[in-house]
Amino acid sequence: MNKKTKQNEPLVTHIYTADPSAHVFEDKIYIYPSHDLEHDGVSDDDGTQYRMEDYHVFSMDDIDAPVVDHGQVLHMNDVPWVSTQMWAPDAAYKNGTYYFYFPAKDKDGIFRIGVATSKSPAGPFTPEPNYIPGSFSIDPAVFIDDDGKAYMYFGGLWGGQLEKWQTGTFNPEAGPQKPDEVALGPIVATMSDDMLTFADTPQEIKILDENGTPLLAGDEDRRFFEAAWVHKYNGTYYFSYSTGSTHYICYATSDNPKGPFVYRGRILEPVIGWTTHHSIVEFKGKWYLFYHDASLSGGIDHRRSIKFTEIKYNEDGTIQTIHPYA
Ligand code: FUB
Repeated sequence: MNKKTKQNEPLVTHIYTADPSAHVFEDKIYIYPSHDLEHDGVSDDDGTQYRMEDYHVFSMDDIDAPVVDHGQVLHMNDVPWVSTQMWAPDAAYKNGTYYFYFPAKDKDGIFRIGVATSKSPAGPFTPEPNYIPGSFSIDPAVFIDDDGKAYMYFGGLWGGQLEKWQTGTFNPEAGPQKPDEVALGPIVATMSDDMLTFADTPQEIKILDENGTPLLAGDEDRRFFEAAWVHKYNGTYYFSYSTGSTHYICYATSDNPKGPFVYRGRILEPVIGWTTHHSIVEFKGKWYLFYHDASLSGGIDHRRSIKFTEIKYNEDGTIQTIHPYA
């Protein structure tokens, strides 16, 4: 257990953690991150270095309270369809059950999204025997709207394999997009009532510029790369995401959870390390950004640490950009 918790400092120091999905469950903050494995193996643009095998869950009784490690809640050896790379997870609560969603490669090396359940937000989680039918790519984020409808947002370029699904089936030969093509968007699907399957066919979300024109693949400062997250503020849906190769957390807004979304700006400037990945949560009337960087490991991309900081909205609903080391 760590001592008193401070903003912009690693929340967990006894293991490496990344991709924090934070939620308020049972009046506490629960954090569902990736668990980075310490190794000196291959690093490449496919993310081979992110070869994680399990997940831990963490909680904080208050925003400055010590972080509690609830231990290993799921291991790939317990999931029949998984071969490797348990990447960024998320969690949701509905009808007395906690759902843990996680991407991993199946036995054919194709990223899919699995689900596991528990009666406690702290796990451990029992996985379904197969991945969610029709799921693909990475970084699931589940948002439950005020009317109880649940949506899963997902997708990631390069190692996340999103480019390989452009025809609707997996094409292992498909490479990066051309700069003048309309950028591939994140994917959204409505969840079924039991939260274990998709209720409709996953569809692409468009992200538009201020003139209503879809962002292009060459617009690397603004186009979607990975790390989808949705939250609602004053009745507006905020879709936030990483731009990957340019290392920003950006956001776009809409009055519909399935978009289209209009680009609004940056939430987080680049952090130490290649990846940037976040979540946004309201707790006791304040809003927080949970994120990660690689400062604790001296910049090793696959040894990251989760952190948090407060976010502030302007009167017009825009979010003030955070400079993580200012
Ligand atoms: O942690 C593995 C991958 O790195 C995540 O799935 C991406 O979002 C990036 O943070």
